[in-house]
This record gives sequence, C-alpha cells and structure tokens, in this order.
Amino acid sequence: MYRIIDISEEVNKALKEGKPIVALESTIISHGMPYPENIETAKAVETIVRENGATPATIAIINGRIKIGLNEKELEFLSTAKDILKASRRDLPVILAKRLNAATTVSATMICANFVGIKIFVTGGIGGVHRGVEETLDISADLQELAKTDVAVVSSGAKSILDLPRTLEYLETLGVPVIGFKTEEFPAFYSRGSGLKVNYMVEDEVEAARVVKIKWDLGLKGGVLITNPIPEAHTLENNYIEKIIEKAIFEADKRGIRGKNLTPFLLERIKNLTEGKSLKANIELVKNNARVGASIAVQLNHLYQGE
Ligand code: PSU
Ligand code: MN
Repeated sequence: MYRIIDISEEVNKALKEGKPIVALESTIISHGMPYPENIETAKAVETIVRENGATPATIAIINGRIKIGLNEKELEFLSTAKDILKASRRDLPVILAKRLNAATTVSATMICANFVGIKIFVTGGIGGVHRGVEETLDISADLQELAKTDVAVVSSGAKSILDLPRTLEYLETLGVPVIGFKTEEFPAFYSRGSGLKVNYMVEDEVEAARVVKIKWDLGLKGGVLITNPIPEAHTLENNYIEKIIEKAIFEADKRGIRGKNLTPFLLERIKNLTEGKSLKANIELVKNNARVGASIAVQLNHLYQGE
C-alpha cells in the first residue's frame, strides 16, 4: 500500500521520531475558500501547528498518489487548479486508479491520516445531515467515517447549512463522542452556540487527549469529534447568518444543486452574500482550531509515551 503514498520529509521525520502530528484536509483549500485566501490560510494553519509543538500534514491526492504533507508547489496547485476533484471515502479507489488530482474531504483525510498513524486532524467544519434529508437522504460520509476510523477531529462543529439536531442524533447512533472544548454547547461554526448540548465538555487539552486515548485503549473503533467554538471577536450574528443560509439553500434548491456539489455551492454563496464576512470568520476559526488541535496532539503524545 505504501507504494501509492508519498510522505513529505518533514512528516516522515516526525513519524520516525514519534513526534506529535496534525493532519489537515485539502477540500477546504480547493472547494471551501477562494484564491488567494485558501493558500494563505493553508500556510498560516501549518505555521500555527508548528508554533504549538506539532508537525502539520496536509493531505491530498496528486496524480493518483496520496500525499501526506504538501510542499509549496503542491499547495499552490491545489489552491488554483480548476479541475481538482473532491474525494470522499467512495471516491478514493477510482481517483487513485485513474491517477487524478483531488482534494480530500474530512472522511478521506481521516482514512489517509490513519494509513500512516496520524491520530489528530484539524479542520473548520465537518459535513453532516443536510436539511431536507427526508427527501434527499443527503448525509455526509464524514459521519460514518467518524464511526469507523480511529482519528480524532477538531472542528468548530458544523454549519447550520446542515440540520444540526439530526447531525447530533446520527452521531449518537453511530457511537461517536461529541466533546465540547471548554463549552457545553455544540458550536454552529459562525456562532459559538447552536442551542444544542454536546455529549460532554472537556476542561482542557489534557482531558481531551485522555478521552481520545481511553476510547482506543478500550478497543472502541472510530473517532472523537472535539468541537471548539469560533473566537468571540469573529462570530457572526445568528439571525443575520441564518437568513443568508436560508437564501443560499433556497437558491441551491431552485438550481437543482445536489450531492457533492451542494456544500461547495453553499459555501461560495454564503461568502458572497456576507460580502466576505463568512470567509473571514472561517479563516479565524480554522486558525483557532489549529492551536487547540496541535496542543491536543502534544498531550496525546505525552500520554502514549508515558506508558
Ligand atoms: N464544511 C465547511 N467547509 C468545508 C467542508 C464542510 O464548513 O470545506 C468540506 C469538508 O471537506 C467536508 C466536506 O468533509 O465539505 C463535506 O462535504 P459533503 O457535505 O459533500 O459530504
Ligand atoms: Mn452529501
């Protein structure tokens, strides 16, 4: 299997030396943000991970090879090229066989991180149960992945483009712990709260790392969703963003946008309707998640090495 995986020098060194590593996804780069904010954010996030004691491993597929850790040229390519596919679990084998280029979603990034033993993964928001699921059955593969792949994901919850109550119900059914990092409430991406409770709150990085390790010590398969709210200064007012999200969903419906194109379409529309305010919020929350995720990776490493 290693014949289709390329590990960067920096990540390889960290793996060999048993240093903490944080996986980062690439769909947020290719399909979640416009250029040049996408590449600027990708680089800033990597820097923050390093500053907080861990090694960043941004993951993507280039020419049918799984890349764990990207160089400057590869990041530039993913930020600017127009024909980058969006790879979830089901897409991986086909994209590799056809030697195509793809950004990896939360589900595919978890799978690739797990191949090489990376345990912590930082992103902005995960996919979930879409509004109108009764008709479309649109439930992101990210949720099933959290049920089966042993990687902990740090995110700012999920956007209310999704049906958040149903997303939490689904995660409960799948047995995925949903942890609030210093919060009792499930964060709604642009706002710190959603009015919905998380499963449990953790006080700090150490407690978060303990939850993750104990889950795997028990042999319980799958991830942990650690939710970290957007910093107060960058939140968007709830009613304001809610109206915009409803408008974006209405437009998507009218234009018949479905399946894997739906999330990128909504993100782009929300960015335009908020005149870039949503993008700014998105950038800030990802950076904040990188800080927290790197610290959790450091603590998890301590726990494993203390044995
Ligand atoms: N939510 C965001 N930004 C994103 C995504 C979700 O706020 O960039 C991306 C992630 O890569 C996530 C994917 O895994 O969208 C989910 O897509 P879908 O809804 O098609 O499963
Ligand atoms: Mn979907």
